[in-house]
Amino acid sequence: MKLYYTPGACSLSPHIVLLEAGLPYELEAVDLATKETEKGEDYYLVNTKGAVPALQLDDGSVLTEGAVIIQYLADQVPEKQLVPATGTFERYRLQEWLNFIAMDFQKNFLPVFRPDFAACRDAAVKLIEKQCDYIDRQLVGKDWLMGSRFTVADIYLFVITSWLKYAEIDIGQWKLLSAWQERVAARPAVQKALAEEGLK
Ligand SMILES: N[C@@H](CCC(=O)N[C@@H](CS)C(=O)NCC(=O)O)C(=O)O
Repeated sequence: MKLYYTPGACSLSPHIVLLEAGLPYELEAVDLATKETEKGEDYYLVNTKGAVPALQLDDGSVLTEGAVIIQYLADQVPEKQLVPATGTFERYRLQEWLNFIAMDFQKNFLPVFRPDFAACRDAAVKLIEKQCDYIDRQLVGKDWLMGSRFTVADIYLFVITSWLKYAEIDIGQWKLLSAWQERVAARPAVQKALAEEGLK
């Protein structure tokens, strides 16, 4: 399998999942400004949407959308229990988290990173802070988002909360969220992925 990624982008989430899952993979970096891969290929030929992540399977098919890719990877190694089993209510709980992270939380960072959205930055920061309040409340009495079991939702949320610093939002104001972030950061797979992306 090959993961198309950009250092520190949301593609860091499937990168960490690959390591947690112990699956073999190769990486190919994408320059999002030029849409060119590190091998000089036109990235639009891999993912016509032009966004990372994209996962190329060994049969050549390409899967996109981070929230879907991480479930696909976790389902390859059910014994690692990185996702609840398909068809269970818990799986829908996990998807409830993934949908919130992808559709609401992540998207609010657009004005933080994109100059053409900068006019909305203050409003977006307020929304992000409200969402951190919500997540912090959800962590009461829990080690991980889903309770006692670490899942791909923790990995995805970890990547997006690592962007808070670019919004100049101090995660330390949310005690449970910041303690949770430290627990995720301490995992060897997270440290390895950060090193492989040149982020530490
Ligand atoms: N819906 C996609 C969105 C992915 C996304 O927004 N990727 C960003 C990096 S975090 C990107 O590639 N942006 C550049 C672009 O869309 O042109 C997903 O959830 O995987």
